[in-house]
Amino acid sequence: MTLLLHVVMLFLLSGGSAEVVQNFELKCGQFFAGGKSPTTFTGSQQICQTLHGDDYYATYCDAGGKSPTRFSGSQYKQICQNLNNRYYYATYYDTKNRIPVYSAYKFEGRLSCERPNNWYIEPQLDTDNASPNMCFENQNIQGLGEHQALNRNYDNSRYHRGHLVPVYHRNSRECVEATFTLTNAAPQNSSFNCGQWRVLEKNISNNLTGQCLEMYSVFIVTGVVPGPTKISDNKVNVPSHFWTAFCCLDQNNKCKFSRGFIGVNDNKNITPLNITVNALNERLAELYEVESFKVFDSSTEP
Ligand SMILES: *[C@@H]1O[C@H](CO)[C@@H](O)[C@H](O)[C@H]1NC(C)=O
Ligand SMILES: *[C@@H]1O[C@H](CO)[C@@H](O)[C@H](O)[C@H]1NC(C)=O
Ligand SMILES: *[C@@H]1O[C@H](CO)[C@@H](O)[C@H](O)[C@H]1NC(C)=O
Ligand SMILES: CC(=O)N[C@H]1CO[C@H](CO)[C@@H](O)[C@@H]1O
Repeated sequence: MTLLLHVVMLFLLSGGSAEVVQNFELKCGQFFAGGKSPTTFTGSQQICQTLHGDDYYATYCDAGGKSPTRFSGSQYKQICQNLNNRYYYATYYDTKNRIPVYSAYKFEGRLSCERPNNWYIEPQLDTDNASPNMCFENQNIQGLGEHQALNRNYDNSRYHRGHLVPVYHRNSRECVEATFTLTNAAPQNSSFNCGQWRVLEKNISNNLTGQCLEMYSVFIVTGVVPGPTKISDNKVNVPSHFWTAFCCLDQNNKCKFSRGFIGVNDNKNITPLNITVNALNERLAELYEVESFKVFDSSTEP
């Protein structure tokens, strides 16, 4: 009897904490705009972070919001970004291009802290039953690099590992560390990364730190569009564009303020376009060649 219990417990512990998940709206929906009620939402966040797939999970984590559009095709994986058994944000990852499509997170202010030097990878992209936590490449992972980018793919490429969830939008040391995973990065023109894109990240952060952060829940999605070239022996796609959008969500789950931005991934020093989220949706549908694309759930529109 005790043995059986142990087996069941073990099953729950290992089975429930997967990081590459079937449905990230259910597993870590707290990073998407449009949850049921902001009150439940705060509770759900704590419980989801400690995870382990027990009953709480269904009850509370359901309160999460809706993710941006997902594509069909088995190359796309949903990741609840897990570091030391805590979820920090969600990433939709393209294993064929070995870059993310987007990362979604809740903006809760920022903290200036040191940047770590090491980049994590996501073991479960290459081996289903690997650890649910992001880890360094020096672990023994079967098929390492078959479905994701590795550090060496960037090393001689001249491209930066461009963050989607940026360091600049994080409010704790661990939060920052959790952004240093290659599943949250794509090859970015170094001058663009250090130039216009960085200015935009700061501007958004400054802007949101006032009224939005005080009165609303702030959700951000940042993504890239695959481009025509790949680096490192045709392994990792170089995005043609980087884009981002924010939504300051009020008590009624409406985006009170929102804005979308999209910039070309080169360094002609052009300011990223500053447009409405609707205009960004239309532009992204064109670029991804899909019928429609939604960065936020329609029900959150004002
Ligand atoms: C953001 O940029 C715009 C124009 O580029 C500027 O007018 C505005 O003051 C900036 N806002 C913040 C908070 O930096
Ligand atoms: C960055 O963009 C500039 C301008 O388009 C270009 O000259 C440079 O080669 C690009 N860098 C990389 C790594 O492609
Ligand atoms: C974007 O446009 C809005 C509305 O015109 C403006 O308030 C904001 O400062 C602009 N932001 C940036 C980063 O240029
Ligand atoms: C971030 C940005 O570029 N601009 C926004 C700043 O915040 C106000 C609301 O507080 C929005 O209206 C702007 O679009």
